Amino acid sequence: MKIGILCYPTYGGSGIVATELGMSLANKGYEVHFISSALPTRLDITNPNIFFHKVNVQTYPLFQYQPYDIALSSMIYRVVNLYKLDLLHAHYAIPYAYAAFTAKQMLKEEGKDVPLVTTLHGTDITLVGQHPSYKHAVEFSINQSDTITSVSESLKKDTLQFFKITKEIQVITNFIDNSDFIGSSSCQRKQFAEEDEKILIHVSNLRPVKRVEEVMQIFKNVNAKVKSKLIIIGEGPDMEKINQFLEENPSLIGKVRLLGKVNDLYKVLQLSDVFLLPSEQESFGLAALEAMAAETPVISSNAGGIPEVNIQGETGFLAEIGNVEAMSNYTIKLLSNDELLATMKKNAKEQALKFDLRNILPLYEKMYQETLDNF
Ligand code: GMT
Repeated sequence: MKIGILCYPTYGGSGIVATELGMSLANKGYEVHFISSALPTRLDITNPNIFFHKVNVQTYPLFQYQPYDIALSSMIYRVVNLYKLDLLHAHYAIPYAYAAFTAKQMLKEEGKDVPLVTTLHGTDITLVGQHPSYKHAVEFSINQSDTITSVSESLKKDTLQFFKITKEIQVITNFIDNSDFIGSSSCQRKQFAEEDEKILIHVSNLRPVKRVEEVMQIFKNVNAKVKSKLIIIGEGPDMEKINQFLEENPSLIGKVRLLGKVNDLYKVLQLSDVFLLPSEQESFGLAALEAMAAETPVISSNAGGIPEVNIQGETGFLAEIGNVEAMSNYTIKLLSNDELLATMKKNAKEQALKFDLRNILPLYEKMYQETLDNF
């Protein structure tokens, strides 16, 4: 089967899921064509079954805004035609499902067509897709998809609540390749903390929904009771909030390490004791699952699909969104009890194994086959 994957190339969760899915399919012999504005961050382009097609936007002085979506739909049309793709898979409704629909219309003019699968990832439904500038186009392009999937039950519920969806939404959860998390970390704990200190970690794109100021406040509360360090991985607009917090709390400056974007994320996750995720919204929380695969329990909010991944009292603890005190107390409780910490590390890994690639990939393959059969 020849599959076209349309995704964001950057560090966002949807692009990571799309890339990992495409690479796993390529390893199983599928021919996978990535169509994106840049080479996806984790894509192994040396795999002979993987092709990359960069969307080029022509700049012209007349344009105040460059028409990316037109360039994208033209590229989708060209790749389907040239490589005779069997199926398109859009990750994130905006602009991918919309551009794929336009490409399909162009193909239909020539008596051709290709089925479209759209996977909803979260902010395309709960945040960006809600804006009046996009809402109707998002609803339209979701309904024009031949198959719709959602990464969690919670996101499916939100989609049905916010949009008039005329088709069944299948839940195929995000996944993790646990084989990437085998072996001990080549990073050394002592690079980040003293022997008697615990390590807290947060990984995100530092956007407002991640509530990074709460990560800082939780760390401050925990640090007052438990000797500890905080590692923050990622870049984004709220980096400024972190700097501001440190300016206001100079005693914490030497205790917080800002690592920016890190490629071998799991090596740092492996030496961490607890992952903080106080998000306001999270359709799934792939970052939490990655932490669990590295045997790191999670203290999180109960936003969106997080409770489907982080299980209260087993793999970590959850509190209401914004309840910094509860999240701080849970973290202190966990880090002050070595027996509890060891149990939760083990439980976190067991939970990550349930979401292993080997369990989820067959669901995608089955869905592709059914989409083709019903087309
Ligand atoms: O979290 C983000 O801002 C990035 C966003 C994305 O689309 O890249 O992440 C969403 O998709 C991920 C992969 O399916 C999910 O694990 C994240 O929970 C989801 N983020 C939100 O819903 C805020």
